[in-house]
Amino acid sequence: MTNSFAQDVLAGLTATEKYLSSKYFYDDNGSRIFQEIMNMPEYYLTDAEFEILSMQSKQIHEALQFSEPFNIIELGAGDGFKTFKLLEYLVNKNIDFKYVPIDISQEAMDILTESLRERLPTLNVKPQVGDYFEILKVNRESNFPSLLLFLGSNIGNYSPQKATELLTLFNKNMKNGDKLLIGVDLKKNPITIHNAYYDSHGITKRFNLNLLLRINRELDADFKIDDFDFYSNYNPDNGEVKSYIVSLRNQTVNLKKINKTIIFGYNELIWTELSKKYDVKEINTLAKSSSFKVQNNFMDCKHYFTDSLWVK
Ligand code: AVJ
Repeated sequence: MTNSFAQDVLAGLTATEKYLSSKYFYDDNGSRIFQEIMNMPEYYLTDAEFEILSMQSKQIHEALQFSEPFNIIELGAGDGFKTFKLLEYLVNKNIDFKYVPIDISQEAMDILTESLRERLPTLNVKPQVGDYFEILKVNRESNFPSLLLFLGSNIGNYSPQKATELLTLFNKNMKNGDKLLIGVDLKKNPITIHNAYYDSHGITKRFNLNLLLRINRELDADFKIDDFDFYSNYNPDNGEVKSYIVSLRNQTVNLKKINKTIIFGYNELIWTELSKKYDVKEINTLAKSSSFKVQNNFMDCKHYFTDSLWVK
């Protein structure tokens, strides 16, 4: 097998219930489509978290109770747009800290660093490209307290069990007293959630079908995009948004690079994403199960979203 993308695609498309991992949405094109999603009025998550980080920077900083200097390590920083307000507040207050954004995309880190040099020239920023845990290991040797940021409801893509595993790994790479600010999307009117993920503009559909284009390109496959559709559904009983690609006909697809033909039935689904919504009680359970203590929940005024501050 050539690489893990090929292996994962093969495993997912040969399973009885087909699936593809949402982590593969984010090639350059997918990252751009995700920016479009964040700009849709229906995708309330971005605005809600932006409100929290811009209106409550002071409260968040006070809640840290850190000695200076300290570190702010952001996991999956992306374009760092939301974090900017928090950084700006701290810089303007002359607070002594180092900002370490981490992302798998070199391009995203270059853009972020460039824009921060321009907009916050006195900010001490050390961007890192690569695997979270390789970089987090270094944190354990730092003499200074650290705040980890895991924003944007990225945790929602993991099942509660997988989320616990990931957060336990974060915890193991933290020092006692280090804190984690984690963005979690809250349960709310199911229609509001439905509209954020099954949008009438078709942007989220494009986001999903882009994964088939990626497979075409990287695995020399022949998905006919027009023969697939998109469906997404929120289940208020368990807080799960599940997203799918739908085959609109009986069809076969060849993945030439890995010498594999996949058969799709009429209306057969490929499950592509979980976006889990939590309530405060479930957040407490998740924190506890990964050895954290919840210190504060910083919510937007509509209580759509929380940046939850956890202590190790
Ligand atoms: C980037 C994982 C937070 O699940 O809300 C947006 C991705 N998927 N619309 C989310 C996404 C469909 C998003 N996260």
